[in-house]
Amino acid sequence: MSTQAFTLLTVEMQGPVAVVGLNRPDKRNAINDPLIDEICAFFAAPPSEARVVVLHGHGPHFSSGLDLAEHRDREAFEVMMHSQKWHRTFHHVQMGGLPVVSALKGAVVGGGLELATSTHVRVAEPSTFYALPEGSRGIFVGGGGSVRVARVIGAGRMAEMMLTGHAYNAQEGQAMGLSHHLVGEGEALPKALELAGRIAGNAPLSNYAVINALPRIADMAQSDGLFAESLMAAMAQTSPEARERMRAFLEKRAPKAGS
Ligand code: 1HE
Repeated sequence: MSTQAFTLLTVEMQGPVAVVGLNRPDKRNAINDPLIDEICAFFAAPPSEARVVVLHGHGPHFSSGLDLAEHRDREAFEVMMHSQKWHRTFHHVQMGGLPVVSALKGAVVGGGLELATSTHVRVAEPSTFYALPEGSRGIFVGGGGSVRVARVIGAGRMAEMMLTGHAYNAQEGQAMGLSHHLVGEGEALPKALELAGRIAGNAPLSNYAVINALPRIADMAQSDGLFAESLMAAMAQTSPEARERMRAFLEKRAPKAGS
């Protein structure tokens, strides 16, 4: 699917940054089948010139999650296939090879939270709220939340959110690690773009290693994880780009850490 064919996603290149917008504001960016197909198509084959993706929602909400209208009449097998399609899609978001920065506001709910936790850096505005209303809708998560949301906030807290329907506000979400940066109203997208610009300046191999090795190592036993870390380090540290970047620091041509 070429980016021109998208109808529920907007895609705009800003230099090396692909800015991708969920574009169903009338339905609060609820994720229906055509939208998940477009998200899947984009992240499975992002534009070759893209180094980083910024993901945001048009309108006042990031995403209200699964499109409940579409889901009402599905049989068990259809739900299974549907859930696995979401898993494939969010795998492409998380492990597709490009860092993804999300700009969050309003509802980050259900499948919207599953999508957000597939992204690597999350920036939220004060309007952001996080909820998992699956319990009250009579359903379960199906977009990878039991793995990705639980790993951010813990299975216990996730169970509490699903059972009670409790929504956490932006400050609480920041304290829980659901966002990494909390900025002012209207500032999430500009901040996400600023961070994406910095990330685009990193060595592509380092970015690749961070987003592909870290989550896999987190799934490994300690000695396997440490071995995988050494292999990844051996690849990254011996690249010509790494050698030049380390030389630049030693010759005082590169910025210091934290600047
Ligand atoms: C929707 C959806 C949706 C809005 N599916 N149509 N997700 C939820 O349980 C969240 C459901 N949505 C809400 O609680 C609210 O819409 C919001 C808090 C997000 C926003 O409220 P508000 O007052 O701004 O909007 P609204 O009036 O509720 O909704 C505007 C329209 O969007 C309305 O349609 P309209 O035709 O009457 O204009 C809503 O029906 C529609 N809409 N959200 C379908 N989610 C892989 S498993 C994942 C499991 C889940 O994601 S469960 C969580 C589902």
